Parts: sequence; C-alpha cells; structure tokens
Amino acid sequence: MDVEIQINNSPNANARFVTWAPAQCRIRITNPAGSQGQGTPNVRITARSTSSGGAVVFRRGTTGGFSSSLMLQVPINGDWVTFFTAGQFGRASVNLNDVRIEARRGNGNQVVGSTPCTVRIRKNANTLTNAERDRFISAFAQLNNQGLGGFTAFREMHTNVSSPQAHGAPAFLPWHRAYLLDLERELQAIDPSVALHYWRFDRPAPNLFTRDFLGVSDNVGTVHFSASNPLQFWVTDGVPGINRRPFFPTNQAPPGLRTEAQTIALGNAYPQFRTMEGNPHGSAHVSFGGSISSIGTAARDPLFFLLHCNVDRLWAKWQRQNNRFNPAQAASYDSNPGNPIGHNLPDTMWPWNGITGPPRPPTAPGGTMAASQCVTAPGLSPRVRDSLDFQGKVNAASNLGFDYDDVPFV
Ligand SMILES: [Cu+2]
Repeated sequence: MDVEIQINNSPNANARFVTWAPAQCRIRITNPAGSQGQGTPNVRITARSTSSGGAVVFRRGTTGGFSSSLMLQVPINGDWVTFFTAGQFGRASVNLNDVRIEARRGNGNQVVGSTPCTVRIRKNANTLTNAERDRFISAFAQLNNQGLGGFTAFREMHTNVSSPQAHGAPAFLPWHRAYLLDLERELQAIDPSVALHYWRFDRPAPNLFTRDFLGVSDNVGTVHFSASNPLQFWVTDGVPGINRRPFFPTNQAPPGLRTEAQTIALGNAYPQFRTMEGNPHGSAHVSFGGSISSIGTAARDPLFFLLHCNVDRLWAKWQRQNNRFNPAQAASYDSNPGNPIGHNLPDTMWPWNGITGPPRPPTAPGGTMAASQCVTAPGLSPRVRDSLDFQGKVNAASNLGFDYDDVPFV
C-alpha cells in the first residue's frame, strides 16, 4: 500500500509550511496493493522531528485537541480523507523540511507515505541560529539586488506622500501588517525557509547589531558589515549603504520605550491600544538618527521591517490577550465615521488596490499583494478588515499564514 499526503491540500512544495494555526491536510491511498479485502484500512499519521527543530501535531476535524498521532480510516478507492496539522507551539522549525509527516499502516512500522514539512514562524531576531540569520539577510539582499530588485517597490510604498494611508489613523496597524506580509512573501519567493523576524526593542538585542547581521554603525551613522554579509551591497534611492545612528548602546535596549507589558496594558479597546503608534513605535524609530528616524526614509533601512514586525507582534499579543480578532466586534477596531479613506474596515488598502489620485497617492508601486501557496487570504487587494484575523481564529479562511514564536493559536 502507498499513500499520498498533501499539506494545505496542495502537491506544491511551497505549500508544505505550517504555523501554530491548523492547516488543512489530506491523505489518499495511491496504491492499494496489499490492502484489498481490508475495506477501509487504518492509517496512522505521526511526525518525525529532530530534538531542537520543528514539530507538528494533528487533529481529525476543525475542533478539538491536537495530538502527536492520528488514526484515520482511508478508503482503498483513492478518495481523500481530510485532517489538520499545526506547529507544536514552541517548536518552530530551524531548517527547511526539518519535520517529516509519516503514514503507517495500522499499528505497523512500515512507512507507506510521507511528506516533509516546515513550521515557519517569525522569531525574535536576537535568537536565530547563524544559518537562519544568514538565510534571512541573504533573502533581503537578493530582494534589494543592489537597488535593482523588487525591494524598490517596498521602499516606494512607505514615503511622505503615502504616509496618510498608513499612519496617524486606525489602519496604522492593519496597513503595516499587510505591508510586512507582502514583503515576507517576496522574501519567501526567494527562499521559502525564511520568515520575517522581529526586533524585540524593549529587550537588549546584541546579536542584531553586529557586522554579521544588520551591521554596526560608526559615529557618522554609516553601517559597516562583515566581508561575508550580503547587506554590504544594499542600495536604496540610488544611494549605496545604510545610514543609522543608534542613540543607545546596542547591547542594551533603547531607553524610554514602553515595555511589552506596558504596551499591551494600554487598554482593551483598539483606540487605546493604537496609541502605541507614538510610544513604543515612534519612540523606537527615533532612538536612532539616520533614515529609520523619519517616515519618508525609514523603509531604506532593513531594520525598519524588523522594528515593525515587533509592532505587529505587539498587536498580535494584544489581540490574543483581549480576544480582538473579530472585525465584527467593535472593540477590535476603531470604526469612527470620521476615518479617512483607507482606514475603515471595508476599505481596500493602497497600494495593493491600485487606486491612484487624491485622496490616494499618485502612484501605486508594487502591484497587488503577493500570493501564498499555503493560504488564500488576504487576496490580491486586501481590505483593512482582512488584517485582523491573522490566524484564522474567527474564520479559518482569514488565516494570513504567519505566526510569532511567542503568540500561540489556542
Ligand atoms: Cu510606517
């Protein structure tokens, strides 16, 4: 007997990624030899992991607990049988395909089918292995391609002209969530093992500000890299290099920022939480001189995306603490009738909607939202509301296909 297992119901290798949220999988018998006369054979699903890398768990249906093995009855006629798998919280992958989902016949030992799988999770950038770090910066550098690559669109999405689409109003968090997701998917198109990692700016992150990672600034703000670091070739707006001048010792956290606990405690309704746009978000930006300190130039610095990934993570933590995933519940968002366009839940967001001309900016760089082989949300032209239910907790179809190392699904 042979079986085929598909993750995210797809045979595509780029669909073999899971987060903490359940991913729909399916299994079928492709060769019934040896199982005739058995009716509907029992197939046992388990996963093989290394001790420190990814691990996954399973459940049969859309509800209930997860377990490390699952017994399924799979018909010999080749019909698919559905099940769900999710990353085991705390066990993110470290390498591509470091998990193997295996199927065995009943309680037998013989593997009758298997598939590799990766628990792809956004992590604290200070904690990456050297190999994870190197793959991450290599994907970034390739996207930049010395100023000639697709990164140009991301730099052009975040300018003074586009600022009202993304700042100073309620869609600050939803817009940046979509922006980061679009970038992360472009990085994954270069290297599918990569996730967008975050700079936890209320804690020291000494491993981030090194020549092997995001570089070390001299006293005029020029960022220096090791000879092997591909970020040395970074170019934006036709200007080589990165200008970033930390106003704090980079083996410490910047002073004066609200801690994570203080940020999450800002209030249990979205308008209160969104005041974090000032502190810690703005405070983190201006803890540097150089490009990252101003909206119009911040996206020149790759650190910007790790800073914003932590802003997004704080929102995710706040959402979880207060159960604020459902756009239909008032406290999940700030649905003020005076919100400008692009800041109401049903509004599409620029630039992915392609709309130009006042009150939108004159150009819409980058085209539509990058697609994923793992999830269908948020679609090509995301609305503000599509950013809220990022794990598909309220509606599984809303899952955006990313997760944070310290924000569980359940
Ligand atoms: Cu911004």
